[in-house]
Amino acid sequence: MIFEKQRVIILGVRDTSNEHFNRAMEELVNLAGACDMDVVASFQQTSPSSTAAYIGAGKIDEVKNFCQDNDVNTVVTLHELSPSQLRNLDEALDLAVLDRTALILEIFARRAKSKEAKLQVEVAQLQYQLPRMIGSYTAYSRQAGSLGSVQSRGIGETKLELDRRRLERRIFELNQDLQLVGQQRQVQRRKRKKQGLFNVALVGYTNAGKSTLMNRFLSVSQNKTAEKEVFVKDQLFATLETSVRNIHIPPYPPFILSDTVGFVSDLPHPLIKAFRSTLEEAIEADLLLHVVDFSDPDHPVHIDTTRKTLHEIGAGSIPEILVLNKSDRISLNFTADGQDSIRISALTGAGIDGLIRRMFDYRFSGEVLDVLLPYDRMDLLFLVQQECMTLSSFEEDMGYRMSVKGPQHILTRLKEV
Ligand SMILES: Nc1nc2c(ncn2[C@@H]2O[C@H](COP(=O)(O)OP(=O)(O)OP(=O)(O)O)[C@@H](O)[C@H]2O)c(=O)[nH]1
Ligand SMILES: [Mg+2]
Repeated sequence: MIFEKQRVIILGVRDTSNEHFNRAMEELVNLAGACDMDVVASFQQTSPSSTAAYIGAGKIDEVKNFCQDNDVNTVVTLHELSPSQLRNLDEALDLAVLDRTALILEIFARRAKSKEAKLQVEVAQLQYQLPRMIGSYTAYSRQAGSLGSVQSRGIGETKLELDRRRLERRIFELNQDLQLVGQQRQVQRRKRKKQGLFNVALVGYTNAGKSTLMNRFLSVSQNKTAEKEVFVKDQLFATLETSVRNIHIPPYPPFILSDTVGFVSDLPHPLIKAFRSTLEEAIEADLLLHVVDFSDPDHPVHIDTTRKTLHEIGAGSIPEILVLNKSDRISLNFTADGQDSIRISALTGAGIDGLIRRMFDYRFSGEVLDVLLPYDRMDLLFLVQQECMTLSSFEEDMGYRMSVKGPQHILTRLKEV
């Protein structure tokens, strides 16, 4: 049997400029695509007189007729619907209705692989459902049936028997499980922190090229192996789980790099909350590489969205380098970098050297220190190898004479010799 993608239509109420609205609708098509849906048509309306069912009565008839004639049974809306809007629209159309939030939650549910990610998504889905349960069982079972994912189906079926309190209990239990998984993750993180390595995190809007950049760093790293590569795809939310890698690109010292889940505008709040622990990798970073798809005309909006989301998860004050990626797609020369931004192409590798230099310019104090490390202080030699860049090194009678650049706290220790 040939697998057929689910046929859906998208529906948006225009409440912003034409340009903005069109891009948001385009993004919704991509989100639907990331959920294996085929968008057959797109409908829009400018501010309806009544918002009780999201769109007006005339538009409802138009959508309903189209869907009947074209064998479509699911409608995806651009905005998150209130519980009553969802119920009203579902009843009026007699079709499964999914709002953008439910769609994003579904993408996450389908992509989640690790135990932690699965738990996080389930919590977020239940939290989304909780206020929408009362009196809207039909809308919900229809929505869950339409999605047919393992998790949604389970929720759809059990939802009928679950009362609100049991749902709350389940959220509570899931959160407890999550706390346990989170503790294990914290142990690993503490271990890394103890090593004292420079901790850098890739963050940014979804599909900006974070994972491609991670792989680019890995490809020039001394300790590379193919299995360390991360998954890359031209699709929204290709990455759901944080990957942490140790990268060593001589003459720079090794550093820790984390690839994180991408952001999208109006990321459902329960999802941000649920994914907070996954994002702790970013929260605890010394430096953020904020990756931007510079070839996307909407990139200023993406930058704002990313910064707002970072702020929300408590990573708003970590220093960042704005990495203007996909520069191979635009004909601008690579020299015109700003003070806190740099143009690169993760795909071709252009600008990567400059980016590494910038990262360590940030890490190192401006000073070049000449120091004689006595033979009985090999502990310090280890520190230099781990965290500094050696510009020159000679063996003398008393020890090693070195000229190094490094983080301030290491230089301070070296000066005490
Ligand atoms: N032309 C071009 N394409 C790029 C560049 N970097 C990444 N891409 C493409 O952009 C798409 C998304 O890349 P990813 O690395 O998966 O993006 P991401 O930021 O990790 O995305 P999510 O994990 O979904 O948040 C892929 O098709 C990449 O090949 C670049 O510098 N130039
Ligand atoms: Mg990715």
